[in-house]
Amino acid sequence: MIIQSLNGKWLMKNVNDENFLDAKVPGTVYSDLLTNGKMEDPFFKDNFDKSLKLMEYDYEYEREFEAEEKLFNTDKIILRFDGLDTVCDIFLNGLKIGNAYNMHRTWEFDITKSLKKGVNKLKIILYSPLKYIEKEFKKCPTIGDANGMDGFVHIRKAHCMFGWDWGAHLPDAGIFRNVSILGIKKARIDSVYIMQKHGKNKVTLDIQVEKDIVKGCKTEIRTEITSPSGTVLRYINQKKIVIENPMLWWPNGFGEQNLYTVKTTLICEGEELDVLTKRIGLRTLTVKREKDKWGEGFSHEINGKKIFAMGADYIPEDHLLSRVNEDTTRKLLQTCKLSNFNTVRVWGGGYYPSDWFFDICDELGLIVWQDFMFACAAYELTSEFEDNIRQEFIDNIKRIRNHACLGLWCGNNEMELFLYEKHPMFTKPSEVRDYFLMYERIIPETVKKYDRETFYWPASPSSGGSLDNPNDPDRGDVHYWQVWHGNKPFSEYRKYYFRYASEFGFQSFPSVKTLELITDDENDKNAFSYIMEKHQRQTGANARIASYLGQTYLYPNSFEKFVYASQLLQADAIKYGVEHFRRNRGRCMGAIYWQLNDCWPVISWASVDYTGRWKALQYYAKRFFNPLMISCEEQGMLTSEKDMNRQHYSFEKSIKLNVTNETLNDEHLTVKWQLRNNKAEILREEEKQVFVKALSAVWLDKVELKDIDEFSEYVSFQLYKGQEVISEGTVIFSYPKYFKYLKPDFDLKVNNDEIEISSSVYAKSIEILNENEDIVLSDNYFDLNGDLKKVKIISGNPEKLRVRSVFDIR
Ligand code: BMA
Repeated sequence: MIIQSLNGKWLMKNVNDENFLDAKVPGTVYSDLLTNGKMEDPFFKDNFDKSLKLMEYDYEYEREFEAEEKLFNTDKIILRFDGLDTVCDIFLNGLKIGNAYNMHRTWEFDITKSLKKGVNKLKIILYSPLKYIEKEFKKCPTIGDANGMDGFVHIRKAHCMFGWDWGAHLPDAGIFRNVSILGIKKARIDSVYIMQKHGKNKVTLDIQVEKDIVKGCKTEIRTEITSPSGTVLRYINQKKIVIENPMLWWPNGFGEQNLYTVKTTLICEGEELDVLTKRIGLRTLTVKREKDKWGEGFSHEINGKKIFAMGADYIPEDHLLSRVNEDTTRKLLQTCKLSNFNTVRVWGGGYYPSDWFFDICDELGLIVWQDFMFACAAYELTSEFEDNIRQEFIDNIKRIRNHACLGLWCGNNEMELFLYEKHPMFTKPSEVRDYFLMYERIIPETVKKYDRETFYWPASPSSGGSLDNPNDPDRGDVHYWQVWHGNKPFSEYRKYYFRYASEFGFQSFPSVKTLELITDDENDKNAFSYIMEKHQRQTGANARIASYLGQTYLYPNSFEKFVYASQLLQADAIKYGVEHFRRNRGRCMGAIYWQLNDCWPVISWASVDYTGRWKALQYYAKRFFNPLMISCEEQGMLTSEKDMNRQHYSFEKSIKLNVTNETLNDEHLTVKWQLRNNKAEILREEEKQVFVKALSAVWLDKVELKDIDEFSEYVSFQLYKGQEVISEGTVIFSYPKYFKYLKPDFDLKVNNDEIEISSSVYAKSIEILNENEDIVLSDNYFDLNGDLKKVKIISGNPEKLRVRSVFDIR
């Protein structure tokens, strides 16, 4: 097949303007306006309100190109768009050749007759998404999530572009993926689907090649398989191929990410017509649902092993789609791998990620929970809408199905729950019927047809569908929001033993350096300033952070300390939940926190901010997702003023340590713990040998701690493998604001790529930052027990380092 790329230099303009501006394809309207100085930085202050207005117009893109001579020696010529955002008409040499109306689809138009030899002119008119949704909303006032603009449900365009509780209303538009002309001679490969059957020491591949035959010819298929070690096997017209001694693919933490390359060549009378290369991992990957004494389990099963899912929810990486590329995604997903993730959930209110996202997940060993793009809205299933989304499903299933990382397909985000709770967005009985048609009939049927090996789940959360108590804590997956949205204390997590928590979260401020991207006015650096509240998309949530902060920490006397304290709150909240879930491994089999990333500089639930800076939570995640982890279930904590004001508050204090092993190896380990005073002096200590079987969690005996002074004494604990500490932590028995932290006398040294830090007293959640607040270390926000710790510098400049700890929150 002949491919002529039409990426590169284009021209664009507002249709009402005279003059064209330079444009880049793939790209977007906002990016082009920005580079041409026609728009201010939409992320600065409240500029996004002005940027929104720019989307009230239609935009025209055009370019001239010389058609490659060899295209005219083919039997069919196609113009292909890998992504058009969204409603648009397409013209070639003044003639309309088609239109598009779904950013989630790929679009192809037959231009065999309209392509000219020599210079051609391609023009695309992108219609205003705002006007479009306004018009559609008038016709059908179906409502969606309150943070999104009215009518967003009517356009197949990432919902969150119209505003979300972490997203601005910035509905960018454009030709956001590749454009090319395809010249087909006789036939092309439409798609390849590779199924796997695993037997003893062998895997049988069943390779189905779907052809698009333009002109009758006798075709044959050559398949070339390259193993991870480089061995090449070749076959002609063979659909079933046996791979002996397969090198399996494993998620991060369980083994190698072995990948095989499968190259398929379509041949006709000795001539190679088309080639398609896919990379696959040999593995079985599904979701196991098994009835048990608690209800019904829900866990990923990889190569026959049930594993505990550890990760976060992924949202679109940028409001300006053109800023997302393979490098940005790799950097983000590397962070996941470095933080011991094995899973990411692609949330349904964005768009289906590009191929590179799945390639990188294959390489890094991240299982992908892939939502279909429906979230928090009721949809009306007209026949046009149905045709449109059916094609969207087919396009994306075919594109993604061969990836090793694909763990499951999921119908939507939170719609079954909304329906079950009789959310007022459901106003017509037909919407209820349409819900069932979409997620319990059309999508599962399509998945079964095009990707029969991947597990399908109707919604997140769900207990399996049919409105059967979708958020049941004892079945399926759960979105748990009582901590945060329900204002409940962190300790609330311990009341539940979810089978798989696919969403739970807590907000924090991003680093001060990131906030400096949104304002140059020092007066804005206040949690309740207009700008800080504009960059907080959940009404009143900065005050909610402050409220949790007031329950936990002393009053921080600067904005910088407020930001630091907010990050510790977030990190501690999620740690509290995840450690509890992992201690109950077996019953609970997944902790996917909300949310991994941001799409602009904003105060949100993310653990990595828009710039890629790690919040405290990201380091905590690295520790609480450590495959071998020790944690402590402390009891008798003084948690509130209410507790303190009781006449005789005296809570029995105790600790119960737990070691969890999320690896495939049995481990003999040593646990040590110490009761210490605030100077970190040891008052009592114990040591125990533990045997922890692969994929299990074990409890140590409960230890009563009588007469401990909750204001100045604490417990530290460590897990040793041989002589090496592989996991550790500390617990206190009062809220940090009441604990008598001593001022740490930090000593900090940098030796090449290593930082050495010590304190002679107990120091909690020590933050080491460089001037630009972008240094990434092997560990940060950790505790010191009057000792010394060495951490590696992963990236960033270690000059001008500064240190603080909980003692400084005052
Ligand atoms: C979840 C998500 C998102 C939302 C988040 C925070 O339920 O599915 O819709 O942004 O909560 O409120």
